[in-house]
Amino acid sequence: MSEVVRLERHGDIAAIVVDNPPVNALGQAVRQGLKERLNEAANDDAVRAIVILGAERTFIAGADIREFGKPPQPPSLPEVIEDMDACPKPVIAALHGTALGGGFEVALGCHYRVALDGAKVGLPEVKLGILPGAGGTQRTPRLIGAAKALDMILSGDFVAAEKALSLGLIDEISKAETPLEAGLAFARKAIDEGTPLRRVRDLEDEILADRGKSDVFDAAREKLKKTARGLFSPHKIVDAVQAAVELPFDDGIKRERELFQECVESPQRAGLIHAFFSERQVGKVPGLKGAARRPLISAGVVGGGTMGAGIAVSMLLSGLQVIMIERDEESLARGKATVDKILEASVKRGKLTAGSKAAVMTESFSGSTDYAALSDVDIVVEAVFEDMEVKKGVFAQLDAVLKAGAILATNTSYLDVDALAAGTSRPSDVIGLHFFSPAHVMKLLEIVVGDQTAPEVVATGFALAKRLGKVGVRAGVCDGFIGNRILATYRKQIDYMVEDGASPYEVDDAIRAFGFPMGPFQVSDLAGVDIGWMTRRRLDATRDPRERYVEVADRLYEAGRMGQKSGAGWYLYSEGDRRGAKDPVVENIVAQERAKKGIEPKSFTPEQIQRRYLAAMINEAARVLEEGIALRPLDIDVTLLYGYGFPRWHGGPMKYADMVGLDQILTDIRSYAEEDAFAWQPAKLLVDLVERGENFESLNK
Ligand code: T1G
Ligand code: NAD
Repeated sequence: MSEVVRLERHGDIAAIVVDNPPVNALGQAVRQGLKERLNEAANDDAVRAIVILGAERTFIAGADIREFGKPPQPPSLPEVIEDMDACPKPVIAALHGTALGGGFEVALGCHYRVALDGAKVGLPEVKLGILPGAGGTQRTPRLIGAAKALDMILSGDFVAAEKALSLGLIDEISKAETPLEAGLAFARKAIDEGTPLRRVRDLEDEILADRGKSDVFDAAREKLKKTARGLFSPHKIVDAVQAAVELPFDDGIKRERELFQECVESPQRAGLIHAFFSERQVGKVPGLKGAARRPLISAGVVGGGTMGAGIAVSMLLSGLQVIMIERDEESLARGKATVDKILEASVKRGKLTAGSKAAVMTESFSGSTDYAALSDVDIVVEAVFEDMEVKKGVFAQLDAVLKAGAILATNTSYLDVDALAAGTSRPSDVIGLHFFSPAHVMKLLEIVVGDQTAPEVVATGFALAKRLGKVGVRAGVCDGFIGNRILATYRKQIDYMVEDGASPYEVDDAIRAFGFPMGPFQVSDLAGVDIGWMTRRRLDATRDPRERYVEVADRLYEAGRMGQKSGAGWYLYSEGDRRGAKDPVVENIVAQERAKKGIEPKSFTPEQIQRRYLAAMINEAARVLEEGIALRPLDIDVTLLYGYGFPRWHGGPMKYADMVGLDQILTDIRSYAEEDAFAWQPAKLLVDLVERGENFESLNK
């Protein structure tokens, strides 16, 4: 008797309970157990109806994602679901928590579906680079029509029980306490009323309207050009749903399986599944287990500029009380107005009611120019100018007024957190909390741990990340921590390519073609050309004389081209335009800088640009790893995925490097080193892994 699927008899009703924590995933043992228990119940004459449910917190949350990429073990899920569908007795799925992917396909294979309040159903396979491969693309359109099925499967979004009922995905929402109660009540009624079996495979009404017509599918494919740029499986999903409409059920199931297999074999599946597990692993930091979390009820934000205002909003929307400190009343008013503007935009987008906005602004948010106002808060995030002396001054004031046990955090992008901590009487309460702009949107939070930062302060940092709906990544102290340090390195390589002959616009096109939402020069214009200039000035004193230095960006700064905020940077911006137009003025500046250095421009193919960009990123990432600034390669992947727009289907730079082959990356680096040995010194870790025939994944374990 499989331990993960048990059969319980409740009179003439058999309840098949899937009990495979944490989310009742459909691993081999569960599939085997389901098949056996179903067979048992179907062949037991005393059984008149069968209920399938999940134990503990949820129904089945899908196939066991860890099994992907491994040789498939029988029975297959389609086979198990076929048995349910074909069963001569009513089979009822009793849903609670989440019924997702293969879990919802199990429910669709049942003759009826009853859900508890609060349950959610969904087919999120697209987020893993695949498609519902056990009948989901064939049965869903038969219940709700092709167009709605496409919306559901292409978005992968969860559907709440009420919506699922109104769509026709489920048959009833039960007020029962448990899925067992709900399932038994529904089964009882089906037996007593002799409710006929309703096999979804036999339903045609919802798909007939689209049979022989391609408009719904053409429209979906057209839309994917914008919404799924670079992605593989969404196109296969449209093909599968079209097959559901055009083909007899069993042929459709066969076609779905072929398309499913194509997705499983696509590298995007590996990248997206790596991202799925990495964002769940990244919060598991050794040494934090059992560390207490300090209370988080009220917070302070020092500096109400671009970041301070966004951080305040993120905290307010998570239910924290927030006090903003600014250096003078005028700046405070500006900071408060920015918070109000951001919240107003959320009201306009229906993400927040006007009433709750007003409550937040009056009851949870306040401001002052007097640091004493922070005397009772639990945590403070400093977001003042990126200047060590200004920040040290702020930390001294915080150290003087904050209560014992309060956490002092800095949002610095690059500066030395240990130096800031050393200037206080409580260095163990100091931590870096590096948000990304816009802070109320970007999901990444680098949690920068200083030499003396206490474990419970780190643990509280991760608790805050979770509370703000962000992904926290532990980073060590160095210039730029994980993300900005790696950015600084690949950023230099593209400046070198531009000086050597590539146009900034060719570089942006190549990087966008790789899958980034924006090219590096577009990003520079968004963040501000002045931010890059200030960073370079800060490093002037310590820059190695052997390091090549490109002055093009300095010329833009000197010409007042600060980017979007000044209407011109690398691109030219007209009113309300955030994309920007290519600008011959910039091309001229580049040509002049080349001429000054006597550089004969050479051409770069998009692939050459991408390979150098990624090689620089991966090489510096390997150094970040070997120095322990990042704990594991997956921490770097999550950082670049959530903070720097790295295409999710590549899994992040370390996963991508593993898929390309570290030896290939090292070969590229060594060939580039022939031009510039200083810039292209292979990271020792990369060389060691290649020599040992190992990859970055081996370090994630
Ligand atoms: N397989 C294996 N492990 C899973 C899993 C799954 N499907 N879902 C979750 N886990 C692990 C997860 O890694 C974590 O582990 C723990 O469970 C708790 O998860 C044929 C092929 C269900 C909404 O895409 O969306 O079916 O870190 O931290 O926030 O068509 O997990 O503790 O070691 O996320 O409460 C389709 C994926 C599969 C659903 C719960 N299903 N899961 O969220 O907890 S493909 C999915 C989720 C498929 C068929 C195809 C969420 C959740 P650990 P968690 P949570
Ligand atoms: P900003 O110039 O927009 O805002 C800084 C604010 O700090 C100003 O409003 C200023 O009045 C206030 N301030 C200065 N000195 C003060 C003092 N002594 N007391 C109280 N308030 C004071 O800058 P920003 O872009 O919000 O950056 C703030 C910090 O966040 C910097 O360390 C920066 O490196 C970091 N950061 C910026 C970004 C970004 O994209 N802008 C991203 C991540 C981190």
